[in-house]
Amino acid sequence: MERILVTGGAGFIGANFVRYVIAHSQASIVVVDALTYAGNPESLRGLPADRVQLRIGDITDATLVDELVGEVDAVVHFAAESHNDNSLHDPAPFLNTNIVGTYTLLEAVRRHDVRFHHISTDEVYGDLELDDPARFTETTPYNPSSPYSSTKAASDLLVRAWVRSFGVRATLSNCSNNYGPYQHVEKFIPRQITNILNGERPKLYGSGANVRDWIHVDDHSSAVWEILQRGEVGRTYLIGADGEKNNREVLETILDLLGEDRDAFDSVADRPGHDLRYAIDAGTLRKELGWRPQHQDLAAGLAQTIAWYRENRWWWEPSKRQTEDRYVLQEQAHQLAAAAEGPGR
Ligand code: NAD
Ligand code: TDX
Repeated sequence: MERILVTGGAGFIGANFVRYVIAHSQASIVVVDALTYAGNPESLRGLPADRVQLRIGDITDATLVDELVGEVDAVVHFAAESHNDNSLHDPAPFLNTNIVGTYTLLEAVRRHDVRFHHISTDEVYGDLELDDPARFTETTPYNPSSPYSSTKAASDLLVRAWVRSFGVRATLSNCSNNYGPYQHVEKFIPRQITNILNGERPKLYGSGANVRDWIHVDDHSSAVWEILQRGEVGRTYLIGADGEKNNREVLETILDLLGEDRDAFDSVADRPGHDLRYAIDAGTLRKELGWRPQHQDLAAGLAQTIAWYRENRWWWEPSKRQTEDRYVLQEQAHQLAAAAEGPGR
């Protein structure tokens, strides 16, 4: 593959993927990104200009998408509205980008017969009980909970339909929770790290018992790169690194690593409809493509991530205040809605 279009390449996982491909191949990359609040061109700083080009634009713009897809050998589709909390307050952009945007790309790869890889999430499967030994597999029925995860589920189904109905050469992957450098400060791990670095207390939703299956973003990138080259068209691959931890444990590790007391956090109102537990069985990817994660020590990965946020204040500081202000507004809206519903609901 010589030329790849990466949608959402100025976002967290997309930018890390671009860095991974530049370091591990000879391919050149065109990034298309609308630079929403979550996109940051600085995440691509330092990459060779002769191999990485940024086109600012929206994936729902059919004319632009057709032009860009016509110039590449493959598309890797990361662009999305990605934050559950935002989807609970304003679902409309999620429907537009995640569903209409994916549809727009599918029509273009269909016209140009271009290889397509769709990036999705384990959240399409809903959640598991805390004490259930089960993990998600490729055959787990879809059961999404939030506006975010339901739009991702819809996008997965569109991809499958375009494979079956129109012969589009697509693969899909559903990955667990990523962490690492360049992650927006709205997300759990960077929010807590940057709060502590700013002298503010971390915020834990509810009891903190909810479990997420953490994977380092570089392991996600290596898995996607394998699937893009050796995956079977039409197939779905689950990506995970056996990294289950509850939120409280993760927060305590961050507090330890930053030299704070383990109870130096605020327990705040729980997320409505908060999924209890995600867990991925990545056995197929390991067996069929021989993929292995390289960063399974979560404490070591968190230490590396903390060091990155310490050293790169310039990258996250401009979005920190605005993000925390948005959380305050969301909390107020939540309280007003609860009051309007009244007692007994
Ligand atoms: P992110 O929010 O950090 O980045 C999303 C990027 O998409 C941003 O750069 C944004 O500007 C861009 N974008 C949004 N709407 C656009 C539009 N209409 N047109 C063009 N660009 C647009 O998200 P992320 O965490 O990097 O997630 C990337 C992908 O991976 C998403 O598809 C998400 O569903 C999936 N995923 C994320 C995780 C995770 O833990 N973060 C886990 C599994 C899957
Ligand atoms: O301040 C917080 N406190 C807190 O306790 C925040 C922001 C989150 N949480 C909890 C909620 C979740 O149980 O931490 C956990 C992780 O939260 P997020 O970082 O918002 O991630 P999550 O909702 O699990 O979804 C993530 O993983 C799957 C990504 O945002 C999705 O894009 C991906 O599909």
